[in-house]
Amino acid sequence: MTQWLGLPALAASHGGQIDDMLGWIHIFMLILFVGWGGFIAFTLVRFRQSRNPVASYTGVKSHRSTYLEIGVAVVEGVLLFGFAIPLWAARVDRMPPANEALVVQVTGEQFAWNVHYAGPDGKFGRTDVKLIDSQSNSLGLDRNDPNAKDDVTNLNQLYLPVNRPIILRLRSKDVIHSFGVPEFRVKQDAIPGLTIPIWFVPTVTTEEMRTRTGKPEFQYEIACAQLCGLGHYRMRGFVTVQTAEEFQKWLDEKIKEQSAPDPFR
Ligand SMILES: [Cu+2]
Repeated sequence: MTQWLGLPALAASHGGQIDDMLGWIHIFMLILFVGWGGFIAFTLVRFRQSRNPVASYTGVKSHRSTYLEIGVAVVEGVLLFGFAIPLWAARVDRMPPANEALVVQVTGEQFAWNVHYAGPDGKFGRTDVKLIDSQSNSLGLDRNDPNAKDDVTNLNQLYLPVNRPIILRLRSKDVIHSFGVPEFRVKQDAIPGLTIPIWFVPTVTTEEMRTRTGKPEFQYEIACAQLCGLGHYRMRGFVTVQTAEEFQKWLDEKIKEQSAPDPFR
């Protein structure tokens, strides 16, 4: 129904609602634009000087414009209370239970996205500023913490299983960044000092999207949507959506790789 908006392909379960809302707002704004534009043109002709050499001190007596204004306010009210607020409530207040979802911590920094999985124990390991090493441990994960043993970290590559609720906990190490993936219809600022959760259910794997769009190189791209410094333009990450089996395989391999004892220690 919202094809005419030319939005990026949709790949999240809640996206239809967002697109519908965008569609209705565009239609309403078009009506307002034509209405107001027409009204200005009408007044220019109707109240031209040659026809009205003397100003009228009583002005318009008809209440038609008032009724029109009320009509506009009513439509705006319906958009706000009927569409926007319920959608906001569903997106922000009603998080899926953490045990049904995959929880991933995503930390923005100048100029990269750090991805952190809790591993099979479901517990994120302790992180410490003192352990941060920009080459080998950009999150400062304490591998001596038992909760951190099975944790997986990754840079700029977010792997997700399809058709499962995903909760991303957005954080930032330095300035305000913004996590945006247009196909998932999500965009949320990551703010230093805060952990902000967002959630969505990806519905199309990267593989499937490549077939659908006919682009063999297609990638879901995380765009930093806040101007965050000189390297902002290169702050891009990628999301790979896989089947549940593929994702589990990837995660298991990563766990094996990262929990192996460091030979240089
Ligand atoms: Cu950024």
